[in-house]
Amino acid sequence: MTRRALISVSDKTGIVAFAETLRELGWEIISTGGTKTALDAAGVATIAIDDVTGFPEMMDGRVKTLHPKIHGGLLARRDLDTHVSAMAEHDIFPIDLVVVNLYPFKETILKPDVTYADAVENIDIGGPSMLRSAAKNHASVTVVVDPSDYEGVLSELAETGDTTYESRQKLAAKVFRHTAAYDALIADYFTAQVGVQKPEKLTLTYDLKQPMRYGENPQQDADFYEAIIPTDYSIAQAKQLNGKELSFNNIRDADAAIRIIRDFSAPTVVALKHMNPCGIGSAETIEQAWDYAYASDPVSIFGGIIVLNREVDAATAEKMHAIFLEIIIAPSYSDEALKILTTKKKNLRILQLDFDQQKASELQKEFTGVLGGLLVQNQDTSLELVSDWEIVTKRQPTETEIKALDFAWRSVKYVKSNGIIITNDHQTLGVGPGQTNRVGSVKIAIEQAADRLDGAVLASDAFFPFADNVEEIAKAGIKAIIQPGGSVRDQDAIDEANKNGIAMVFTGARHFRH
Ligand code: 93A
Repeated sequence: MTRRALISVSDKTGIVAFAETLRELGWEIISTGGTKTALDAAGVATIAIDDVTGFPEMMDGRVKTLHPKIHGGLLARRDLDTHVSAMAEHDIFPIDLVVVNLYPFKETILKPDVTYADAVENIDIGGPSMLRSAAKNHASVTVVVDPSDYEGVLSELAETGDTTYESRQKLAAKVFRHTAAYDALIADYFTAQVGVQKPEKLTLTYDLKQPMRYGENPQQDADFYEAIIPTDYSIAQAKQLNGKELSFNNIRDADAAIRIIRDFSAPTVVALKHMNPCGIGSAETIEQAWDYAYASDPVSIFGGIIVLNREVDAATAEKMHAIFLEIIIAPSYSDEALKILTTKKKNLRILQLDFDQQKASELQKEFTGVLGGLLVQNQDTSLELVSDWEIVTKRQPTETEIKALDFAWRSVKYVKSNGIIITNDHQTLGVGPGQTNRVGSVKIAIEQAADRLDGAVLASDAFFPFADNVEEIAKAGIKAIIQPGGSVRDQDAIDEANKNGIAMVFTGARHFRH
């Protein structure tokens, strides 16, 4: 008996060649309107879907293949007499191969001028139904949703006249992943449209962007998945211009560095190591900002991740080229700068990412995996400005100290908790990240800032639980502190500051980062 295939594709890439070979192998092809037109034009004989269903395609194509003559032919078990006789009784012809790809819902909603009506009309109903029917019946039916599978299926059919069960099962699994992701994207779109904030089911739609050599350590397998709806200012959007492939740790570090620089609008350079900033410099030129960031900690920057928020010029490139860096990310590079940076450094990862503070999507949630679950939260995008501060000590900070405290407060947000940072008004001087007690972080930051403490200020990402922190800070000669406040022992910290002539500011908001 001649075997029948059904072809109904929106993306017609490669379909003519596929159908031609299928015909040569003796298959009959049923196809829907547009697909039939394309195949007819190429001289490939097909049967119109209407001739199978006995109904015209109707309602602007909303109903073309939704019919028992189609779904019966796909779903009938070939090994059950009752199913086989039902086919005979209702004049249903078995369909053994389905090639379908769906209305371009994703491409439609990503169009800047998309209308709601457009999006709705691009929800494919008949296509996923056929794919799912065929995939369910993979015991007998071959289902192809991905044009990259055409060749493999044809060669199996050419060799033995059939596909193997194993191939059909794999193709079915791919189809179920595909239709699930397709529906998840529709769900995401509608969730956003109706403004549901805490959906009772989380539908996440990510495409594999980069299979990785390994994860955080070589014994860990890892992959990078990219959100189907892209986030404007994100590492997933960065274009790589030079260097080795990004590793798992590179991507996390680059992400952390990109987040930091969003809070700085003056020409700024952020140097980062192991998720913590090790140098931040702001200045009137990007070259000067580099000098400041570098001088913040010339030791830690070795092998660091650098993000700049202005074009990299030749002078800055020369300076960066002189040391070993892991990644450089900037909105652009002058031709000369790129030449300098790539000279004898084929491994240096150079990335281009448009820096647009306005575009940085604050709406994108962030996820933290735990065994057996996923924590979802908004990004910590709040920034307490000078007008939000409360000065809690007798001494008021000077104008220069206020500028420095503002710089320190922006910077400390991104230091791992317990996080302490010491800065002047344009560069970090000491970073105390991730200690299990705050006074430990204070000591590390002070030690690093060492002989540069004159006029320096200190920021703490959360309140001081005891006055011992302020004692240490006073001993170092630091004269201004910024912290959230909110401890039951705030008064102890204030008293200690007053005793030492320190100006202290409360911001009212903490910025833990674990
Ligand atoms: O509007 S639909 O959901 N109704 C259907 O019955 C149906 N059957 C197939 N869309 C339907 N399709 C889709 O049409 C396929 O998934 C495919 O993407 C497209 C192919 O249409 P044409 O052959 O007319 O270009």
